[in-house]
Amino acid sequence: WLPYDRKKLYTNAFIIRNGKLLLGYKKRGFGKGLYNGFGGKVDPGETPAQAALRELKEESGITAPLEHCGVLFFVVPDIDHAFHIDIFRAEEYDGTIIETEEMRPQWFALPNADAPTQDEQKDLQPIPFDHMWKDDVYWMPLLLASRHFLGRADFDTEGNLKKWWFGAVPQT
Ligand code: 6OG
Repeated sequence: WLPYDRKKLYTNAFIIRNGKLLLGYKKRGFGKGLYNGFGGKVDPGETPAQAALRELKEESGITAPLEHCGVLFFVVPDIDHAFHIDIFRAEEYDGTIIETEEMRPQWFALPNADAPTQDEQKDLQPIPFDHMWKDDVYWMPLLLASRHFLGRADFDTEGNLKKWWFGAVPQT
């Protein structure tokens, strides 16, 4: 099969605030045991932006003014569809962050955060790339630099990256 013929739409949302990045430790399902943004499948009749807000609320308890910032395309062996993931970001949020059945939220320190935020960063661990999907280390710098980006990653059966490409959309 050709990956572009059978794809499913997913979302992933990241909160970046005061020199910190909010991730969730996935407690069940696909990607269990890994840290990721908050997200999931786009339901029929829903836009990706609506799904992103719904999933963020379901998995972390908060709402946020999410902005679309990237599109990622993943091909995983033994899964008969490709993942098309719309990535969203926000620098503010409303509500109280809670642990849910699916995710345990945790703040991480951003690299090279500005001096005024250092107090906030105290005691926070760096972004746990060793416990994230292997593609994340390549596009996370683009997300953190507020760029718009696109990419594709093909995995092998062990979850290693076989081939990949990620790039920023040129800024005008
Ligand atoms: P649910 O199973 O919760 O949706 N996702 C990926 N994220 C990254 N960074 N890399 C991948 O490489 C991914 N594959 C899927 C999309 C799954 C969630 O996991 C994300 C969704 O937010 C293969 O419904």
